[in-house]
Amino acid sequence: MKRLLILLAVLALTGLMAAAATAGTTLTYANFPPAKTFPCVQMERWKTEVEKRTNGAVSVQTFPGSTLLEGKNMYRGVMMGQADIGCISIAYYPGVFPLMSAVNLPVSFTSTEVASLAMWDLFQKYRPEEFKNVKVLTMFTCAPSHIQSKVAIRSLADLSGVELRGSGSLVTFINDLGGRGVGMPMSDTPEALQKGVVKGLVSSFDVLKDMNFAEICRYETITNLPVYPFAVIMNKAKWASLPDDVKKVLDDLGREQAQWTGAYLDDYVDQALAWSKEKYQVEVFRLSDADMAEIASKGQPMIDAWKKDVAAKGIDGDAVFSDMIGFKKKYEAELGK
Ligand code: 3IO
Repeated sequence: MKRLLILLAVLALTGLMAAAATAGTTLTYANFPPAKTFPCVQMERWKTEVEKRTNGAVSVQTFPGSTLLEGKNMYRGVMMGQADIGCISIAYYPGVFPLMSAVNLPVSFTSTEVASLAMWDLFQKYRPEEFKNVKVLTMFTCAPSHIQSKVAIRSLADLSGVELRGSGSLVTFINDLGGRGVGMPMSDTPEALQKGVVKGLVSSFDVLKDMNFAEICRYETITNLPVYPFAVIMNKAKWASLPDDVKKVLDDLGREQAQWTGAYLDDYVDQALAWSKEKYQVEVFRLSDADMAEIASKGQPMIDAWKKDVAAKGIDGDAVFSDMIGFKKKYEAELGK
């Protein structure tokens, strides 16, 4: 009911603003996590740049925190035109984006900037079918993911039977390591932690601060698990309606925005962990070499399973995978990250 009222208020406001505007276009941009989180920080940066670069011909109205669309109905909502633009976490859509899910595989990305640029290049090279219903504006990833939990996970043995929230390949990974993976979007995680449905989560360390998980998850275990890939998508008809000069501004911003977001998050995860130590005295555990080797040994079977799965969909997994590794190495060398 509250959400409906907010939506109605927002719609009324949108109508007023549209009526007041004598020229130009307003684009609505929906996002699922809270305003402080990095997908929303990059959204505000994109809004600022677009408004500046189009000299105000385009204004962007942002809707963080699932006020317009939620994590799991974002893709459909953008296709249907409920929002012009939306940010999706690809891991929330199993089987829908098979090619770009390569970025969620365990390939030991250590930098978000590298992962985000590699993702962008992979998308540009393959222009996969799976995105044919929308216009892709940018792509990026979160940072490598780690266990954040209410119970201390000092070794993989401690993980046995522990329910952890994840999404996409991370659910499989948690299960493979002896834990219990529970799939859900980031936005549902605070309640699941509160209720004890899960004892922790696997994600990047920015959320310790931005979702305040450091308060409830006092134990952090460095696992260097995969990054989660994101895509910012636009309604196709809305895209088609834009003038060419505006289209050019948005297209020119695609790669730059991927890099900006990656660089922002690389810095931010360190700050968020430092903040969590200071404010909540969180403890950080490093696993033994044997446990890290055990984690590494789970990677190849997951990669093989992905290749087999995408082959059934007509995708050359070997080629996609080796291109991704190539882009990763290229950017690691270029950026020294
Ligand atoms: C994420 C998702 C939303 C807000 C902040 C975030 N930091 C890392 C992630 C990745 C993730 O766990 C997810 O669900 O996409």
